[in-house]
Amino acid sequence: MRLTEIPQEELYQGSLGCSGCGSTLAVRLTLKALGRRAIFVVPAACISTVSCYFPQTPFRVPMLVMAFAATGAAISGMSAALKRQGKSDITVVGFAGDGGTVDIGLQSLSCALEGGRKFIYICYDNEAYMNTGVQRSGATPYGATTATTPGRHFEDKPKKDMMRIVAAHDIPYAATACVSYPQDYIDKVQRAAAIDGPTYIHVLCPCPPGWGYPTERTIEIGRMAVECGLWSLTELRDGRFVPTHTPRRRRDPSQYYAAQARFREFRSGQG
Ligand SMILES: Cc1ncc(C[n+]2csc(CCOP(=O)(O)OP(=O)(O)O)c2C)c(N)n1
Ligand code: SF4
Repeated sequence: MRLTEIPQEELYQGSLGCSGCGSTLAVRLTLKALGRRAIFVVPAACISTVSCYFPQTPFRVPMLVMAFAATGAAISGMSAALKRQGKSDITVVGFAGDGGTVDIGLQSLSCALEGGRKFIYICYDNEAYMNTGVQRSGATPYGATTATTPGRHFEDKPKKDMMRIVAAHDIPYAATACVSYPQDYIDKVQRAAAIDGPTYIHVLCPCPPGWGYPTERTIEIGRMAVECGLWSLTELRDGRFVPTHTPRRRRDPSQYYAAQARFREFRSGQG
């Protein structure tokens, strides 16, 4: 589906997410790509919090809030139940934050990937536990200050290489993406939905309050991450990650660090 053809209809509308939230944009794009025949499972995270204000919700498709560690188990079981009912046209989507994926939900995800059921697991990566006040996760990048890596005690390890963990499960489809590249992301969601087996997409979602930049710069910041070589858009093909987009211009990573308050101490340490 070309960007010019995406449906006008909003299936996620009226969220309480912050202005400029990359993660809520990822939900909207996912639903534009999948349409109404989708079910979302969301664990404890920003997306469940900003989507649950009973009796309303921004979701126009069924959505289940799951315990923090159990997204993989829920989507695997739900997929099995739908198959049993003969409902093969419904896409089950697990939509979990980086904390809920690379840390606390990892064993459940691993079991689901191994189990072979049909689903899309999407990790929306805002690079910290944002909902509870920006604590570091395994996906927090080197140099980032968070509530648990404060000030000059910034994160001293690189992001966990989640894609190598996922690839080790030998699943039929896995990809990395970024909300700043909507065509690339929509293509990947639709490719994953067409596969009769477990699929995984890891989408980078800039977060204005957690990363420390003005709300209107979300798309630009995501593009900078790719143009600076700090994030890449790839697909797993025959056991290897192949780029799906090569930036026309390369930027110095110092520009990316300078644009975000979370790298302030890291920058000053660099002199
Ligand atoms: C077992 C358990 N531990 C802790 C929490 C509290 N909690 C709710 S959301 C959240 C942060 C989630 O972080 P992440 O998965 O990265 O998603 P984000 O909030 O960044 O969207 C935490 C720690 C919880 N709900 N359940
Ligand atoms: S804290 Fe970040 S991820 Fe959470 S709703 Fe706000 S912008 Fe989105």
